[in-house]
Amino acid sequence: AHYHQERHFCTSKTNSDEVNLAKEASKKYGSSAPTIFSKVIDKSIPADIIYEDDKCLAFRDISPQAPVHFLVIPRVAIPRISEAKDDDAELLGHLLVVAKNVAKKERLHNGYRVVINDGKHGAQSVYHLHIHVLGGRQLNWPPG
Ligand code: TR5
Repeated sequence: AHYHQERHFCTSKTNSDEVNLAKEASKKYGSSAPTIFSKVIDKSIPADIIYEDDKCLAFRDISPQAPVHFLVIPRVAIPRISEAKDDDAELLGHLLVVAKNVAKKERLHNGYRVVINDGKHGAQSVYHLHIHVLGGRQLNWPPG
């Protein structure tokens, strides 16, 4: 169970590595099982946490794809956005509000991107819902 999680410590991944990793994760993990982010939440592994409250935390991505790249995750382990319940609306809204507040604190005045990867085609590799916030450089569109 630690295989794909440990691989994330590799810092020189190519984009296709990332997609392969996501494919493996979707096969092995489907949608339950605790992930490395549970350990970030319980602080049994170190992370650069830049914001936390009773519902969520924000921490810097270990493999940043832009000068500023952080993740916002709920404390409750929703595996992926497609498995969120309609009742999660308030929590999901809160995560977005935190994302924009932390972006402001990170001085991303020229804009930034907010991304949620879902499942295999979305290249999700950690099955604990997370919002990516990327900024500090000109981003391109469309994504790969
Ligand atoms: O591909 P998705 O959308 O699932 O994004 C997962 C993100 O988690 C990637 O951008 C990884 O770089 C990031 N990640 C993975 C680990 C990790 C992390 N960010 C911070 N701290 C991390 N630790 C301690 N361990 C990871 N395996």
